[in-house]
Amino acid sequence: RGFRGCTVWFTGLSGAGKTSIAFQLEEYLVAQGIPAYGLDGDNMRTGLNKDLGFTKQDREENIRRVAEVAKLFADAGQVCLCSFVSPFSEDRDVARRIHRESDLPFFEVFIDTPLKVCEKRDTKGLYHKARQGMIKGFTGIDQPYEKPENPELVVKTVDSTVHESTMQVVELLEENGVI
Ligand code: GGZ
Repeated sequence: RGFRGCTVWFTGLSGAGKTSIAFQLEEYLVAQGIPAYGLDGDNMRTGLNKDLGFTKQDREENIRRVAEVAKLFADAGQVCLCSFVSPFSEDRDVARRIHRESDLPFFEVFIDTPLKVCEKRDTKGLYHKARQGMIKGFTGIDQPYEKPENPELVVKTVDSTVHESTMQVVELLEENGVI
C-alpha cells in the first residue's frame, strides 16, 4: 500500500527532547523520500498563535489550532511532527479526535524525561526563571503536566541518544505501516 500522511504528536515537559527527536526524525524521513514537516512552538507561536500565552485556556486553543493545521498537513500526505508540551490530557484528546474524524492516523508519543533531568539541563534557563517566580504558570513548576494514559509510544530519553530515541519512533511508524 502506498504512503499516507499522518501526525506524530510529541508531548512532554519543556526540555524533554521533543523538538530534538522530531527534527532528527524529519531529517531521517526526508532522506528516505518521505515528506515530513515539523510544527512546534517556534513556528506556531510566532505566527498563527502569537495571540496566545500559557494559561490553561490559551494552551487549549494553541493545541486545537495546531491540531487543525497538523490535520491539513497529514491530509496533504505529509508526516506531520508536532512538538508541544501539551500538558493537558483533554487537549491531546481533542487533537486525536480531530484526526480520527478525518480518518487520519495519529500517534501520541510521550517523551518521558523526568522533571529533575529537564530542570538540570535547563537549556534555555526557563526553569531557573520559573523557580525565581519570573515566569508564572510554568509546566512542572506551578502548572501541572498530566502524563499520557494510553500513548502509542513512551520514549525514555535518560541514558539514550537522540538517535536511539528517534529510531524508536521510526519503528512505531514501520509497525503501523506508515513507512
Ligand atoms: C511551559 C513555556 C512557558 C510556560 C514559555 N510553560 O522548552 P521550550 O520553552 O522551547 O518549550 C516551551 C514552550 C512551550 O510552548 P508549547 O506551545 O509547546 O506549550 S503548550 O503545548 O502547553 O501550549 C518553553 C516555552 O514555550 N515556555 N513559557 N509557562 N513552557
